[in-house]
Amino acid sequence: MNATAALREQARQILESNWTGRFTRPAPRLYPHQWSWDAAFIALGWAHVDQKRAQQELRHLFRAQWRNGLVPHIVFDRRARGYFPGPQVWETHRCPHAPARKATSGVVQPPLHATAAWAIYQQATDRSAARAFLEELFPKLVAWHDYLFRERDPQGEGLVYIRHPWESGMDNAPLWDGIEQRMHLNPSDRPRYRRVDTMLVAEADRPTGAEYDRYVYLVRLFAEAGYDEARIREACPFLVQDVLFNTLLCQAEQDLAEIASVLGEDPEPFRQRARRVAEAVNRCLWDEQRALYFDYDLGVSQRIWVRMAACFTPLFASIPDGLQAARLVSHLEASGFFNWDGSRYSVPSYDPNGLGFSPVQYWRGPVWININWLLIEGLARYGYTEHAAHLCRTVRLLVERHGFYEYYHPYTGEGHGSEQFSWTAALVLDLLARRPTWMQWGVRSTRRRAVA
Ligand code: 2M8
Repeated sequence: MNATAALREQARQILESNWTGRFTRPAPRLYPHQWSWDAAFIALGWAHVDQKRAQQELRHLFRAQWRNGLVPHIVFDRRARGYFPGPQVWETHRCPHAPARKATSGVVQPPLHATAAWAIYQQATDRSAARAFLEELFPKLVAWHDYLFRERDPQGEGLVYIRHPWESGMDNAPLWDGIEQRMHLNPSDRPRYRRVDTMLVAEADRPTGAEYDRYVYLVRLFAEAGYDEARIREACPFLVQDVLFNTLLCQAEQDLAEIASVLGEDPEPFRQRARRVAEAVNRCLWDEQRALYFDYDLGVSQRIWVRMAACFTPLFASIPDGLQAARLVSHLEASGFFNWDGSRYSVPSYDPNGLGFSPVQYWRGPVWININWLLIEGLARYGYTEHAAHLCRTVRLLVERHGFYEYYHPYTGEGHGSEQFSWTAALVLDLLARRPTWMQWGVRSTRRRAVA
């Protein structure tokens, strides 16, 4: 077996070992349930090796969809133990829309699902089974997006808000520091709980206790509001229009339009919504002077001037025009996020020169494969193939040298968080299948020196 085939097999085995028979866990011990955007990334990987499982992954998630369209960020596996916060903290039975028979969380994650469903269909050899899968999922995807526009964009601006750091997928990103500092908790507001994550992986790799207090405080606020969005909106100190979330929604609407066409439905309403989101991202989140997209904090009506790798992801949904894209790419190179010279693995999740950068602490600096994957696809769309190939090579080096980790130290490449991480394996499978040349060692021949 050559090195590429061996890598593919290793990645497949990780998905296999995290497969529960009904869905794929993100990781063996740290994350024993199903997560929403993990499911979408994982399905992208399964699509190359097992169509049925790819479809099953999304089916399982959408079976837990709420009656109002919300797709929960966690679907709890009743057989699994050892995760905090569990269903008893979420108390979703307080909401009339939550499913009675399924235990779920009550927040969402970035909407990558239509994109994954469309990719699954495109990979399928059995087109009629894949079409039936799209038929089944289509109304659910529509309800999901409708929920986001209806409940999370009450002013009809074209941008949806998130209301918990967990909804961003980038839990402890420095993006949220300002808001969390404003959330002053009195001793009587401080929830009492016991974390499990810090018993399973290094404490230094995970969010702090003060951050968890705020995460849990927000969950209790939602439960006490009966998950009524109007009440939450009134009381919630965390309301953010996030670049990554809206970017993925924009792309998901474009993919939903493709799905609609295959099914003989009218694609135009979805295209229109995609255009509306793209316009709003450019109008409200683009900073012309700094040449970057920034999140917007609705609590204080101002931009969050924090530079994350996610600020470049609108490339993924074709949101910037050619000039904006060129400025984004120059910024990517000049700011230290992207480097050709081998002194660092690109792309760290947070600005390596930013205040509070940490090479090991979760979403405050380490390299994440899903963000790199979004950037690879975004750069490729605009013709920055050398950049995209360089990132593919980085991904390959990281997994070959250090294993399939949740995230990586940008200077040493050392793996952090959980090992055997499903979306790392799934996205490697996807890149090996769709970007085979860039994933070869031959990528070394890129004009400038690559990570050595
Ligand atoms: C992380 O988040 C969960 C909470 O949702 C956690 O830390 O317990 C994040 O990296 C998130 O993006 C991811 O979906 C989840 C499972 O991989 O883990």
